[in-house]
Amino acid sequence: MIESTSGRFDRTDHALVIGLGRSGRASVEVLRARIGSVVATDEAPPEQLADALDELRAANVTFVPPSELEAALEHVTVAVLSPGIALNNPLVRRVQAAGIPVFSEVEVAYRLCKAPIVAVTGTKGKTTTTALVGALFAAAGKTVHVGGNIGNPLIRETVDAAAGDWVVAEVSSFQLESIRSFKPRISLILNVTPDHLDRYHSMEEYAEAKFRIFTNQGPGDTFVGNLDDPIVASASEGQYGDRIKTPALWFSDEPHRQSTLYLRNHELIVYAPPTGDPRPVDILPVREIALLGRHNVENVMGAVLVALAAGLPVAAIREGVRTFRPLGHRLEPVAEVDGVQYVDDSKATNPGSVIAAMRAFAEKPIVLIAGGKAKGTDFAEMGKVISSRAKAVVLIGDAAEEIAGVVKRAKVELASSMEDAVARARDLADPGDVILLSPGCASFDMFRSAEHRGEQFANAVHALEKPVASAR
Ligand code: UMA
Ligand code: ADP
Repeated sequence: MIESTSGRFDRTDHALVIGLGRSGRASVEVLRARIGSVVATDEAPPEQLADALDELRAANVTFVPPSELEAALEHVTVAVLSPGIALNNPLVRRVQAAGIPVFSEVEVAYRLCKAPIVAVTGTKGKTTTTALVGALFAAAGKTVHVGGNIGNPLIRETVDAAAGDWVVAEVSSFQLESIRSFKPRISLILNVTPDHLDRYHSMEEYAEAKFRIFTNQGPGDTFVGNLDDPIVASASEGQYGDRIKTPALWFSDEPHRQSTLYLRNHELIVYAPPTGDPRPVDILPVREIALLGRHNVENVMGAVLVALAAGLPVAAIREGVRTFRPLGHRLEPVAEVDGVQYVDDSKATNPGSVIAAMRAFAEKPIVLIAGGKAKGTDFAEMGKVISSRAKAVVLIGDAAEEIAGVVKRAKVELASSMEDAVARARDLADPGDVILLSPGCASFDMFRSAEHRGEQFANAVHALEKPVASAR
């Protein structure tokens, strides 16, 4: 069968790249230089693909319209799938029906990679934690390549990595769906909370995709998990626990018997070495972390435990954590205007991250700006937290009415644009309050991306009367 000979990604392979976004275009670029041949397809109308088609022409790579797929498949030995395209997409089914194995770009990146890989997943906190893990390796003097769902495709990062380097990969459930042998040296799952339920039929199916991160790991590898997340912790025992074939290290808020990294009195991160000298090692006081909120303490603990598992020195880990700053659009202070603090958390695209953000400001009255394109998630829990912690909420986008329906106590207003939302929030706020953009939804109903949404928020804030410099 084709399957047994394909996937070496040498001159014997002929690849079909499916999807011409960032992932697909990087796959074309990397593969055309090293394998037999590459062709590419995409379901978007040609006018939306103008740039990609120009790039293909310049690289001498043929574009195959979906209507002409079957004829092109005769020469294809392997397909590389972009994460935004689901495995049950009819076009993907046609490729599989022709007996062609379909791998995610992350799988191909793994097969081309000489360096050990740290893979980070979770519903929320992936990008922050991936960047922090990269910073910890850099602080320890390692050559480190950071890529994946974070934005720069993994295949581009891994292809030039040397055996002595490290690769830190943010991997999404979408990317994990179509891995085959992807085997990180260290894997980390931060949390699994409701998200992407427009792609998965159930939370079980979504968690199953996340758990694929450790499926191929063996005795020389390590799995790191968050013991305080009920779904991740289900991998510590029973059906899922039996599937982990590698040492598992757990972190937790509390010094449980199972936790290798924990908080002492909720204020000090402590390491309990699982082997060798068992004396606990103080890592870092929580107050030295420059990121807001308990959720970021979890992210830091995940990153620290990965770094310890990789054998990085404690002094470098401490220094790396202390100097790490929040990434853009993640509880990012924008400005203080008339005594009101404006915070951009546009990357909060599911209800769980809004809840985490509201808890990070427990001390201050909050005027929340939320809404956007829902992803099949239930807003009931988010509604409860808004009702108990926000004094008012301004809602935008497709999901505005649905969210309005679950907010019982806070004042609710609907806005037609980001400018309108910021103006309304300003009228609802008093000095000392926080105006928090934390949407709990995707951005595509009104904006190009979550980043674009955050920029529009910042522009509207800076346009207010008498803006002053950043709150930090
Ligand atoms: N397309 C089809 N058919 C479809 C869907 C898409 O042909 O059914 C085509 C589109 O016309 C388009 C291309 O596929 O030309 C887009 O591919 P893509 O959606 O996979 O997007 P990329 O630009 O390749 O970006 C992907 C990730 N996108 C998704 O997973 C949706 C990026 O994560 C990632 O940064 C990038 O690869 C590099 O690795 C983004 C994301 O939203 C940030 N991820 C989700 C999240 O974080 O929640 C998982
Ligand atoms: P991801 O890459 O998984 O989307 P990010 O680090 O980009 O995660 O953070 C996205 C949003 O989720 C931000 O708004 C942030 O405030 C929130 N967030 C970050 N870490 C967590 C966490 N551990 N639990 C819940 N929400 C989180």
